[in-house]
Amino acid sequence: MVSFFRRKKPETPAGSESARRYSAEELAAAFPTAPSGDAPVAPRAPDPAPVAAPVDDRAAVVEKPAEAVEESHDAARKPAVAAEPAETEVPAAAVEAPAPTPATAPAALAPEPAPAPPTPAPAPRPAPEAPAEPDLPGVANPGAAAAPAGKRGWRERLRGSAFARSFGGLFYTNPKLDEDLLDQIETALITADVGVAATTELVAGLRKRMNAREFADAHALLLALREQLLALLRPVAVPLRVARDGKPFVLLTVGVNGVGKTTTIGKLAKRFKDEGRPLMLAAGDTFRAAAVAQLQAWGERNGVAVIAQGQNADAASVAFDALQAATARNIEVLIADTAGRLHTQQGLMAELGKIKRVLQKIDPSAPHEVLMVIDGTTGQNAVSQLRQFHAAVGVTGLVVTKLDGTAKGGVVFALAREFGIPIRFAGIGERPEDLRVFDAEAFVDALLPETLGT
Ligand SMILES: Nc1nc2c(ncn2[C@@H]2O[C@H](COP(=O)(O)OP(=O)(O)OP(=O)(O)O)[C@@H](O)[C@H]2O)c(=O)[nH]1
Ligand SMILES: [Mg+2]
Repeated sequence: MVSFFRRKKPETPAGSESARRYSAEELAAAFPTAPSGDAPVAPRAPDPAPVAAPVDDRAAVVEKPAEAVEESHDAARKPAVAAEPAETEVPAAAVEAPAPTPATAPAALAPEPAPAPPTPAPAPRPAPEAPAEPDLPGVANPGAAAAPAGKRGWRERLRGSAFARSFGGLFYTNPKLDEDLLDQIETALITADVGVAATTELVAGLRKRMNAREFADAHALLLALREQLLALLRPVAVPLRVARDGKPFVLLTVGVNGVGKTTTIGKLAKRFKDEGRPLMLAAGDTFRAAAVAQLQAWGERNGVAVIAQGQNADAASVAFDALQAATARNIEVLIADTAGRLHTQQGLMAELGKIKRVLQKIDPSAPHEVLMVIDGTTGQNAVSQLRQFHAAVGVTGLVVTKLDGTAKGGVVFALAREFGIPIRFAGIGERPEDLRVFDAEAFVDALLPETLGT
């Protein structure tokens, strides 16, 4: 941390794409605090002192699309325009699954300790004595340990969730198989943000089977609940397939403020880099200077080029430049960042449609994935967020982040039931390795008591 914040700003922007530095004040003012609970996210105020934007040398010679020039960056504040019809774009036919990582491979589980009483506190992280790399907020915590591989890591990180705690407490007391148990399960599911509709369905299914004397005991009922939860999530546990078809696979990240978009891009960059895929990032969050710096820091860390025009540039223009550069350089994956925006702000939502249209001037099939990042601590508000983003830009995949914190966990079921949109990844920690390919079974088993023996 120390070295980064003490670094002086260069007199002139250097020619390299990632060379721009920012002061501690700019960074402190600009890095967000993640919204919690269902509290509405405050719209971001513009930075007080705009900084001269570093201009990518290629960007200067790139011909801007007419639309990008016509519409100013402030177009988002114009009255709402009709949202584009939602569309689901499937990557090209010649697809290739990313190589399975050890983290997602079904791991042989070592025997785990006896069920922990409902104590959610995650282990404190040791403070790094002398971090070798600058400690940028939202970039990575060098002192944080990655979660153990396989199911064990999921369980370790999710056991503090309201879901896991409620069910852990409920079944710790050896409940009887009766109506009272169903009531308690209903309360636990609602409390964990599974949502009223999904909860009602789940409990009605269990009640029917209990009345038909299908369950020998409460344990059998819990196993049936596990099956029902899995049935909700299996259809959406569809991993991202990135085509290797000679043109850049464009991945556009969207979401409300502070949900973890930029951090997820950094983690994905490492994943794609490790797979040996030529990669490029586009700094499409042009509202804050520090947003560009944050992405550049991830780029530097992973040795990945970042196309940026700096603060206040037109986000669609940045995306256009980046796709042109990616095409010229035979890049396989282009990941574009965007500024966080409230799903209720029509003008800002319309700007996403513009980014998509401008990309399609170069490649009509772009973006190949519109990845919406959702903060797992958000609760039921995530449902209306996804509805609005899907209407504006056609979401094709989800990442649910911060499941390691105070997330209740249940909103994942509500999203799956309501939209059926693939959940590509889950964030269960701050390290790049903690962005896991979404695994329905590992997720459900991490939420339910270990006594189930799964
Ligand atoms: N614990 C935890 N923290 C996360 C996770 N993902 C992101 N974060 C943290 O969430 C905070 C916000 O992350 P950003 O990546 O800056 O969020 P953003 O969506 O890009 O924010 P805006 O650009 O302001 O809209 C940072 O402090 C991240 O370290 C996760 O899976 N687990
Ligand atoms: Mg960001």
